[in-house]
Amino acid sequence: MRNLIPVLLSGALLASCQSNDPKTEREAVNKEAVVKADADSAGASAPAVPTIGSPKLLFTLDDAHNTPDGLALAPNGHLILSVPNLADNSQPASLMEIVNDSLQLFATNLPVEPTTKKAAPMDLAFGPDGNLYYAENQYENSKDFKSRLMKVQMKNGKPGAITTVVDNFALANAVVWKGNTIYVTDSQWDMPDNDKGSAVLRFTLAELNKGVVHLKPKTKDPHVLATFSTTVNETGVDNGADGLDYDSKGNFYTGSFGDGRLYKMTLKADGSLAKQEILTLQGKQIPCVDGLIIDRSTDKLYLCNSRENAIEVVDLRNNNAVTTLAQNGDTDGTGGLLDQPAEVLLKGKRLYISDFDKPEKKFVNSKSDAPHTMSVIDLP
Ligand SMILES: [Ca+2]
Ligand SMILES: [Ca+2]
Ligand SMILES: [Ca+2]
Repeated sequence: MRNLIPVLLSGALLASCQSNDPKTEREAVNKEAVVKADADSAGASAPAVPTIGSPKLLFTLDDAHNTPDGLALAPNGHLILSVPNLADNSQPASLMEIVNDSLQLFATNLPVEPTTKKAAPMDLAFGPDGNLYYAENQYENSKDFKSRLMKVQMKNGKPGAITTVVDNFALANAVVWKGNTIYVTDSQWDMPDNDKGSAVLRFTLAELNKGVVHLKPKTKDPHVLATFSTTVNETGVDNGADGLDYDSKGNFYTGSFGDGRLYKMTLKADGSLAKQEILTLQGKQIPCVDGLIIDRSTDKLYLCNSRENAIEVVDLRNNNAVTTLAQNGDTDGTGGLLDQPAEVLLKGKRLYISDFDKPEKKFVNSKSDAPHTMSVIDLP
């Protein structure tokens, strides 16, 4: 453990003047808004949070795997889970494999980014080439566009070499393949005139196979499909485009982590952007969107409302009516209660949920705590 201290110190510099608690110093590096969540969420001012639904515990992770995040369905029916360990990154990040209801290691020793000396896998997805691609969130470690898109070479269901295919993202977050194109959200794609920027970018498999793509930060790089601007609220969080998926008609949807807006992107036949709009929701309004997935057989969009510790369903075929599938108050995750959900994956009728458990200011979840958990909801 001792040999990790120099790395931790460098990562903690930004936060050191803003937090007394060494445990939250590392967390604080992740966001421009530094928080003392315990102080904000505790006490009489905390709003009452309804308890809705009954998420169940899938399994508990150990302290070496303290922050589960991205989920991908593998061709063999297993799930791959990314564990960036952002709540306590003294433990190295890894990829794990979910086989039925049990968990095993999938890939450890992920390649670290050369300057941050960290790996930070977020969302992931299998490509049409059978290989696994994951986005990185190095924003935790550096605000200087150090995040990457990585490729895990697959052979007989096992991971081989892991290489960089795109670099110079700020905070690469969600990924989805549609045909031979991968779409990636960057939650912090700032521009010279907008430090609240975010974007969806896209890359063809053919281009990725030619060599590493080097993005041009703070520009409308040719890979940028759409850009967004976060309206920062009382959470202080300016992260934008986060979860990403497409519906049965091929329209793309992303949601903003900082302000909860849901965006629909309609593409032209050549793949360029035809139209971008903010969805008008019926019923409940959603203040924060993390991971999301669309069931293309129903065009119901399942999303993680990280701030309110809830899973929401947006019915895209019914005027974007919102219903809350599950919600809990401030929990530690025991028994599968939601503990700040970050990512959802639907396999059959089972919704898998990663409990990220790494709060921001004004979030229902007030602290990162054991147990570290995955939840499931079996849909009717
Ligand atoms: Ca920003
Ligand atoms: Ca927990
Ligand atoms: Ca918690």
